[in-house]
Amino acid sequence: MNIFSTIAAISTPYGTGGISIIRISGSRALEIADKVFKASSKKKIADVPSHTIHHGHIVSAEGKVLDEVLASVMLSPRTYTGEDTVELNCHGGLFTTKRILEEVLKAGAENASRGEFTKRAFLNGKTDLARAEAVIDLINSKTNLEQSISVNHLGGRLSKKINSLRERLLGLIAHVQVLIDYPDEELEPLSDDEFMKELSSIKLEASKLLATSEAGSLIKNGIKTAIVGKPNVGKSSLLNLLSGEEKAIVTDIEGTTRDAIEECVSLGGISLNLVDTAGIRETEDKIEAIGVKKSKEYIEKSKLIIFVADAASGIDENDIEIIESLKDKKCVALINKCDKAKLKDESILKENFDRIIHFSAKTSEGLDKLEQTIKEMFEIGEIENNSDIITNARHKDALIKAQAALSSAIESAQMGISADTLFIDIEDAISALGEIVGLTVSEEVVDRIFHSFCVGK
Ligand SMILES: Nc1nc2c(ncn2[C@@H]2O[C@H](COP(=O)(O)OP(=O)(O)OP(=O)(O)O)[C@@H](O)[C@H]2O)c(=O)[nH]1
Ligand SMILES: [Mg+2]
Repeated sequence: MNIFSTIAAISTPYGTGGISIIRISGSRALEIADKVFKASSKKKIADVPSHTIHHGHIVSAEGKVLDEVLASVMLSPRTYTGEDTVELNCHGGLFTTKRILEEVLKAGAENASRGEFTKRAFLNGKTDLARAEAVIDLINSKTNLEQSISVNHLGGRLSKKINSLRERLLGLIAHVQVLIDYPDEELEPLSDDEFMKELSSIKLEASKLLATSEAGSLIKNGIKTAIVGKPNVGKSSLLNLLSGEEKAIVTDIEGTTRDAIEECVSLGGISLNLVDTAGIRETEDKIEAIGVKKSKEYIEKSKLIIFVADAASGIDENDIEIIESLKDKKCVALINKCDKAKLKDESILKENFDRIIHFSAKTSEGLDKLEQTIKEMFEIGEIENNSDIITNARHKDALIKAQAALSSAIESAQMGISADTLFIDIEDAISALGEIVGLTVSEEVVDRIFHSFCVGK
């Protein structure tokens, strides 16, 4: 029995397009569709076979034809939500689509809330929580890498891994439980090598997964990157090259950029949240001085600094002062304008930077090297070949909890502490892993997750 009401929403973006789709899902979907849709074949939606498409018209309660549409009929359980679903492919005007939705609501459907279709898919067991979250990650993907990780998660690769760790822990629990319930049975003692080996191996797997979360977060949220250097070295030219647009004004006048310019760019599959800063120098100009102060703040806030030097003008006191302020930051140095000149003395750069690239914002020379270098710095290259990556902060927190419980279990086992304590630790680890796939999450968490989705998904 289906306890849910029947819901409907416009599933395509609001605006003008080729088509827009209204999705209806729930036990009354067919009946409601039949009230608004008149098939050219005269057949009732309720009578047609599942997974078939039908031509017809949407007719209002007053008998007015609103649109010529195609209706896709999909019967439970082989649907996205697991419920009977009808999708109306309408002509893409916003007014008409809204009007048709109104008729569908009048016919008995309720407005779907954000992410409600996917939430139902989760509650109906069509997907687990990690896979459902991958839906929104896929929708929001900005780079190739982010997209391929989301697709992998959507396909259940991460869930499979988490479930396998849970299963292995459940196996250990069964072992501990027998020891608690039947202490006189001749069982291997708790300090048994195989037990510890299995526990440690599970912890190692969880740790490996957790270790991917930093790079995962950078892939998902982008790397905060500041382009810094003295005036006129080509910082704004670099921003324009990376963004593929004339975002920032470029001139040969020192101090052209005064305010920081932010732009999200994709470089070889990774997302950089770039900021082009005002050239740093001593200045009497009040506005430029504010820009310079901001540049210094951006150095503090960024995870990556691209320091730009000018091959033509050489390294001077101003460069050295900026370089001094970059200590303890993750930096890559570009010797820009290589198409025009060769830097006479690179020694100061070599002393201060591990990574130096001969670059030209004019000809793109060094761009591949920059991409490769950033990937290496953030260990993203290795991740490309390994799709078990944690990109979600919720999953990371759950893994940290699982990790702590497993450490405690290992400690207890090593100290020969009672089986019940060990039991509690392993149960905690199982529960933490269960949070990732949604087996052990509260309704509140589930609501919060789906609320971050869009209406119609
Ligand atoms: N030949 C050559 N010229 C370049 C290159 N990059 C930048 N320029 C020129 O250098 C001058 C300064 O470039 P910008 O990008 O405005 O420099 P900036 O570092 O943003 O300067 P400020 O905003 O003043 O700090 C412009 O005339 C650019 O055309 C390059 O790779 N090669
Ligand atoms: Mg500039």
